[in-house]
Amino acid sequence: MKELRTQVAIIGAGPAGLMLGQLLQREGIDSIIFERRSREYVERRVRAGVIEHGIVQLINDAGAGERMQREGLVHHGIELRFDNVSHRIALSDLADGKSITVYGQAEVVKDLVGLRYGSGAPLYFDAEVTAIEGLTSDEATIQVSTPEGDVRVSCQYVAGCDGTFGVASRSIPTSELRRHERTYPYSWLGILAEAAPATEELIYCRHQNGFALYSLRSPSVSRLYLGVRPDETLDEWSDERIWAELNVRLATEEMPSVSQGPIIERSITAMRSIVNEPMRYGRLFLAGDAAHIVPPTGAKGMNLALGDVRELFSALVAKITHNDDRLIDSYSQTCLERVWRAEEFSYYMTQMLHPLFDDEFENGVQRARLRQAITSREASTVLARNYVDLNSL
Ligand code: RFL
Ligand code: PHB
Repeated sequence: MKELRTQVAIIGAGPAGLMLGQLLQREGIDSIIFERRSREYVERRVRAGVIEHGIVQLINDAGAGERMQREGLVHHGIELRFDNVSHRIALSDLADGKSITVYGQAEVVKDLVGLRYGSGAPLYFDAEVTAIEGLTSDEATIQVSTPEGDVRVSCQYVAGCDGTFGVASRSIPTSELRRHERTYPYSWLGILAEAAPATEELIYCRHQNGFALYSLRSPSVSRLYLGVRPDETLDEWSDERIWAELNVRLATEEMPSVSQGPIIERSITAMRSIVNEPMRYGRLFLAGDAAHIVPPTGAKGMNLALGDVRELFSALVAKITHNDDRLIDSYSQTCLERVWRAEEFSYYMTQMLHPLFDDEFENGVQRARLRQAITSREASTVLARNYVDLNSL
């Protein structure tokens, strides 16, 4: 069996794993990234689109923001639409001039993969980590299955950036890990369409038929979502039905229809909230979706993942270069405070915008929350600051 050695073994080449690799590489700390999927797959995976103010700064500081600065779309507001009327939340006015950047997760991933290859630091695709051992001993080891055969890697630290229900969180003894979870009685059907968006800003919409979100990726590509029942499948949603339902839910007098074009990607995603505690076990650190999941209504998943990595990077540098344990010891606690805040905000946004068909009490509460969010300056300020830069509150 082939044997390798590194300071930090990183499992997963999503935004979390790739960003950690980039930051460590710039600091002269060795790492190897293992990704079980192909490069094409991870570079085409359509997911998040909204990057918070502080995370834009992190991406720039990491030297990975060149294309984002050119192609990312800076937004200063969002719309909350309900009862077929739109209300603007002036994000930047309410949040100290800060803004969000609309730039696809797939683009962040492509930029980071390009930098990794450019630096010559190791990144293996089609390489699945199958076991993690020695987490409480002097050295950790991971086993990796690759097309060329199995590899055994010895390392000081393991970064579990392997997404939901991955090998990293499964390697923590069940007696040491607590999982807190919520599932919701709806899913999101998302499409990417070659159509110039009919809106300049994102629209979060609550309609009696269900939730809808009008987002975008570029001046010629729209990203739209429909709240659907969790048991619905893509077979039940023809292109005609998707467009018709988007038009019904999103229509207002000023915007009677969305702009349509060929649908180039579609998927259904279940909505859930998960927090794994703690985010560290011995030499293993969990970051990103491996540690927590938020429903996408608050646009926080990728931002949280990159926020964890910022903490983990500082903690590993302090330990590896200065033998200072303080930050690795406080990593889990520091991250979890921010994670719970993001869980709270994502839960609030989710529960305000998804009507329940058989619960008029819940629907009444949702409408009252929406009215408060647009009429109370205090409420819209909290929403704006959480949306733009969760750390600012
Ligand atoms: P990822 O991106 O899932 O990457 C984990 C990687 O690990 C690999 N892997 C392994 N590799 C080797 N060996 C193993 N044993 C492995 N097991 C797994 C996987 O193949 C994968 O490549 O996790 P990471 O890096 O933590 O990043 C998290 C984000 O991807 C996620 O939180 C966001 O996409 C969530 N999200 C959003 N976040 C935002 O910040 N803003 C948004 O606007 C936003 N919109 C969304 C979203 C997620 C969505 N879906 C589809 C869940 C919209 C949607 C619809
Ligand atoms: C997206 O553009 O994919 C997107 C935007 C906002 C969200 C979730 C997803 O809350």
